[in-house]
Amino acid sequence: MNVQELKHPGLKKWVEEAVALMSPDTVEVCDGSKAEYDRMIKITVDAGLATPLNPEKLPGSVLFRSDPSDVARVENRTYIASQREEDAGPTNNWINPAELKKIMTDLYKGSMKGRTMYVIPFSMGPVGSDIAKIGVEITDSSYVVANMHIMTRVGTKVLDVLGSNGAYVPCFHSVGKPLGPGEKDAGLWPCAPLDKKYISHFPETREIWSYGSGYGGNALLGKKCLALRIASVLARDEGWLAEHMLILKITNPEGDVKYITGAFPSACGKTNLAMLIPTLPGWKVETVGDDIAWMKFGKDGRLYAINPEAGFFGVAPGTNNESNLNAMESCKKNSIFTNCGLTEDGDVWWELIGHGAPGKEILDWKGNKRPAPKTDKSPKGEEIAHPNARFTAPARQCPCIAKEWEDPAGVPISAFLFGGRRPKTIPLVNQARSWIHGVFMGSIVGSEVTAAVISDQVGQVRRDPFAMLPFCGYHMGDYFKHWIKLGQSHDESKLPKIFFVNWFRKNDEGKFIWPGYGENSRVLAWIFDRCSGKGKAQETPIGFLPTLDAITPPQGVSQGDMQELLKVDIEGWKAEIADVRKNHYPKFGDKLPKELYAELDAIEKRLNA
Ligand code: GTP
Ligand code: SPV
Ligand code: MN
Repeated sequence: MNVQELKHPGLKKWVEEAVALMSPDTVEVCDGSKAEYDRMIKITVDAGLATPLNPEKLPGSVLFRSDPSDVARVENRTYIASQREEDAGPTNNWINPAELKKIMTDLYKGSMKGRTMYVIPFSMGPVGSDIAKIGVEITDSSYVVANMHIMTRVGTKVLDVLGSNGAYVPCFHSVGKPLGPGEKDAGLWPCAPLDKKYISHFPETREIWSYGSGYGGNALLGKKCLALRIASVLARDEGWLAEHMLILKITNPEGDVKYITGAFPSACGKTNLAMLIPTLPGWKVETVGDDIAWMKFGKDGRLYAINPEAGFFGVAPGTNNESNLNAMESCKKNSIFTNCGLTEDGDVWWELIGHGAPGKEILDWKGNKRPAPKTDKSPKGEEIAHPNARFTAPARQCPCIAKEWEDPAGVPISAFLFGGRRPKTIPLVNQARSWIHGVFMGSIVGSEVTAAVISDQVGQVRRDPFAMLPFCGYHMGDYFKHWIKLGQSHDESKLPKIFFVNWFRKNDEGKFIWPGYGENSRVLAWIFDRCSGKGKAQETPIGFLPTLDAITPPQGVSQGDMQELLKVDIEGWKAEIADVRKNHYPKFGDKLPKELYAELDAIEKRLNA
């Protein structure tokens, strides 16, 4: 479809202005068809950017290798450009919107020369449902078009819903690598240098401008940019929640069903928990979403969640048939792999995939030949797959996708889980005493920074409130207030119960004490029971912890380990609270709700009692 055929005058004008600014060779409006997807893949293969994989092992799938400077989200190049700096708050990068638009307009000038501009109409949430939001992404990357086909609902059906005057979030994206006459990508992932990359959000005008990166959340603008950073602003204004949460359906042996969401920072186990295969007999987990939840109140006063996405952009390393069989099955066909190793027989390989690689040699994520590994591990720092290597797979291919996953009404949530990677102090599971106590605990969550972000802090613990530190489109202090207000204005007995989990406790030798993955079902079962008014617990200064007999230890976990996992480390918590008081809360100044300081005082008092 060409631009002239667009029936929405505002959209048409916006596209025409973008064409004038970015000077692409041609323009195409995406229809969302399979033929279009196949053509995008062919274009990337012909450009030497994608390698088709062995059709007997991974039919319809390809592997991309990105530029080493473009392997993950770039938080220090991500901006919330609200009119006033204080509205972006202390945890976001801010530039005056007019100034930022000027800088970026200069970068966009002629940035698509030698390329095709694709106009991608997409829907976050089922097309046409009340809860869905429409975006239109303009991009010069066929890799982005193909990924958006999997991750969102794309094409003519979205334009039909938009009609001639529907609202949409305009999203600019350019990889920032125009081509000269006769120039081709010739196998080199196009992007701009780090100091030219900008991932920008204009919350008041609901616009997204991204430049210079082709990777993941920097480029697939429906995901973090729209469904979290912009949507969190809409949610604040309209009284709902846009959160970095998986959504799972859990059924107990009696056949009772509950839905649980969980917010863990990037690469901290959302996809895995969402697809977990319980080791506890008789329990079943099914997937509604693995990364983002939009939640609104139903007429019955309960919170209902939908997954706005249509696919998974999952971390490859660590994924194997034991840890996450359902993810392995989801990406067995029609999938896009990025920055994995390539075996001699045209298969993908990554660290902890569960087996060595066949043959003599393997191509690593940079395209270098290396000896084929005989086990499923490589020495740290010499990984064959990049630690943030990813698969893009359609959600409908997931064997455990819940039948409700596309229900526009959403699913009623019984529990929120929060957590992160904490080698010490934080217990395996802990239930908040109340909504406000849960909000307090959510506001102080800490986690080790993972390879999902380009940062020199990788491995260090940082505070990542609600797993939203990189994704909240406004002042975090106001975000805390929003959560508190939701609790105050609704019947608390109908709100989800709040729990804190930590699958990542380590012993003094640096080994995980808790086996995680399917064994996490033991914790989910306790949470399920707590939501039914059952499940044995003891009150402690930090919340309700399971009694020692409430969770049967998995094989290989001793009673001593369980004691360690479920004890309250009073000294550790005192240090934690002191750090919050000294370093975390003061950042938010006057915007830190007084209710949270009251909780801080109260927990301190309980720890000192
Ligand atoms: P994003 O897509 O970045 O938001 O990540 P995510 O939160 O979905 O994390 P994911 O489930 O992909 O897990 C990231 C890494 O943590 C993978 O290497 C997993 O194998 C590992 N992991 C997940 N769950 C567990 C667990 O229970 N225990 C341990 N030890 N590792 C886990
Ligand atoms: C995350 O970093 O939380 C992701 C990957 O889910 S990305 O889409 O790149 O943000
Ligand atoms: Mn994520």
